[in-house]
Amino acid sequence: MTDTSFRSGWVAIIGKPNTGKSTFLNRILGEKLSITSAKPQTTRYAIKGILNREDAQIIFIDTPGFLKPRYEMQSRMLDIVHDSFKDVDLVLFITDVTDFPTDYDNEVLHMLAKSSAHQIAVFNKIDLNPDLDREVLIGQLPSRIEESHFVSCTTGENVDELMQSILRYIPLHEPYYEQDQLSDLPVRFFASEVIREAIFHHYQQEIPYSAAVIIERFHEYPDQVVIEAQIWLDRPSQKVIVIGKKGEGLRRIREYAQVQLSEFLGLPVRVQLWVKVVPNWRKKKSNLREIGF
Ligand SMILES: Nc1nc2c(ncn2[C@@H]2O[C@H](COP(=O)(O)OP(=O)(O)OP(=O)(O)O)[C@@H](O)[C@H]2O)c(=O)[nH]1
Ligand SMILES: [Mg+2]
Repeated sequence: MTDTSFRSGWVAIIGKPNTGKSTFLNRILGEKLSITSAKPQTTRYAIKGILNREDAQIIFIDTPGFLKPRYEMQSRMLDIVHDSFKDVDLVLFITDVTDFPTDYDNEVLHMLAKSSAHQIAVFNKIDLNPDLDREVLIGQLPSRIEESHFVSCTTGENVDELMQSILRYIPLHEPYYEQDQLSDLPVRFFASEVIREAIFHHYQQEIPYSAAVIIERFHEYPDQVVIEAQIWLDRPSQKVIVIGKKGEGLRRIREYAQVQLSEFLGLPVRVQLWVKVVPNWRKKKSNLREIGF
């Protein structure tokens, strides 16, 4: 007999860049699924993370931070945001408690006015400013936002309470996915994302935004995984910086990726990297297709 009290549904996580959307997803899944960094515009794709509980399965969609697109890749990222909230049960509007409302917050809220899904607001990073006047912040939200939560995704404060609220918006439904599944994205994709995260962590300014990662080979042996990847950059000068003196830069990326991926896959992982200059790849449709847009 099927369990008629089981809940399953879809939740989109939407907000301007750098508010902690991916950090939130990782915290509730208890796994590092979506890459994060202190720089805005880290997430480029819709990352689907599946939370499996005894009583429910919730599919969260982490999205790129909302910005006005300046080049082809950013308009693809914005399309991803628009698509993400079409058929969901709930939208989590996530913002940063220390920086609200900005123009981008208001643009996101304006965009969400078109959505018929339930919407709740999440003010993240309260650890940075625990004493602020919450009523003032809530007062700036449109009336269709049904409730507000003040959380810290790094300390975990109030995240359980938020989770309880989310569950109330999830309809009675059988699970959409297998109940041991964490995501619908292939492992190759996570390998490329972890390498991209290493680049976000190790380089300043424009390099992370000029970089794309293409997995060329992904070999699973019984005792280890071997991954060969290309890093695309816009300019030869960036290639010199990324490789570093005596290959030092590339070595750091490789080691970071190997540690993270070994943990994720539960097997030793060996990563080999090549750097290639592909001028203007962010503006070219054919290049964007190659990296999955
Ligand atoms: N102090 C504090 N920092 C946080 C909190 N949540 C996230 N951060 C930090 O904020 C930065 C951005 O976090 P991400 O999760 O990458 O943000 P995002 O919204 O996914 O960013 P984009 O993908 O660029 O849109 C990281 O340095 C996080 O460690 C929090 O509750 N408190
Ligand atoms: Mg993100």
